[in-house]
Amino acid sequence: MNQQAIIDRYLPATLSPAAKATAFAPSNIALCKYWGKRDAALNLPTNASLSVSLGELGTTTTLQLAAANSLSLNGVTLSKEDMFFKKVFAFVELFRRGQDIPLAIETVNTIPTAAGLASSASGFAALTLAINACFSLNLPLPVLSAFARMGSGSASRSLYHGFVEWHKGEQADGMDSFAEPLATQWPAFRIGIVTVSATAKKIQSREGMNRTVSTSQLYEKWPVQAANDLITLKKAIAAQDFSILGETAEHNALSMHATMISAWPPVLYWQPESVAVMQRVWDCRQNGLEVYLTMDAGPNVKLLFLQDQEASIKAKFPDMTVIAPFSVTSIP
Ligand code: 2P0
Repeated sequence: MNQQAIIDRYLPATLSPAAKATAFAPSNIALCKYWGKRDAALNLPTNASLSVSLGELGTTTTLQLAAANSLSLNGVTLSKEDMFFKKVFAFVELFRRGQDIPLAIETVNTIPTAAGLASSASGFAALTLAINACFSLNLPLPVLSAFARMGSGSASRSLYHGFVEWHKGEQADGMDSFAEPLATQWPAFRIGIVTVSATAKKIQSREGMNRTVSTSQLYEKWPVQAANDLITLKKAIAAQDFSILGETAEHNALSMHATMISAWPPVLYWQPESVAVMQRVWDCRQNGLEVYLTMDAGPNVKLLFLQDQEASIKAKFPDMTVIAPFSVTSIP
């Protein structure tokens, strides 16, 4: 199935766009990772995943009717030849019904660039929400989540605050592969970002995933572990059992990285400093501080802890950026 045929089913015959629409979406970090696709065209995952959103850190995107297509990213106007320009307008085109609706798009990331966090998740989520508002589509969130997923898999989870589960789904059209928020709020939950490098990664996650799936002998074990981890994490969240949550999230992340490292050529996102931070986290735990780590397709390390440990952990990782994900509860 192709993206256009699926999206067309949800669009009115003729669009009546509003002059301007703005939307925000938070970034997210997975506790049970998405790694591997069963359908590359639709970004359908091999396994279900679970994330926590990053509150006010994310992307704000504004669409405005204009004389010609234009795109600015963090205040800088991009050329039509820019890869990001092409990606954004290819996505917008899926919703324009072939009508001539030129748009000026402004997108601003509130994620500090220095934190080196991916912005494609919040970027495609904010763009999808802005398209829904600008073209008066009034589509329900599960449909919008599935559409955002076609832009970037992890964007499906960025339509909500708090803990979010992205269902794997079974259908060929993928419309049952969308994300939904979990009911549990956990105000004391904290994420610490330890930045090792803010430079762009050498291997895009899309390429890293494909290489892992096609060459890693370990990968066949991954969907089984991810399914079990998801169940454990959901129980730990419901019971507010931080130890189980932290252990499961850390084990899940390192198992995902093990599949990458066993790909050929190897996919290794770690820098020596990443490993040094990991060792420091394990030292902290041995000394009674309850802190766990997770890592994505990059060298930075994300720490998981509770508010009552924040001061002690900040003393060990002075440069860490601390996020309180539950300080924001609704997408404006
Ligand atoms: C995740 N990552 O669950 C995992 C963990 C990176 C490691 O989702 O190809 O940018 O656009 O669907 O969503 C990053 O991959 O990939 C990602 P595409 P995406 O957060």
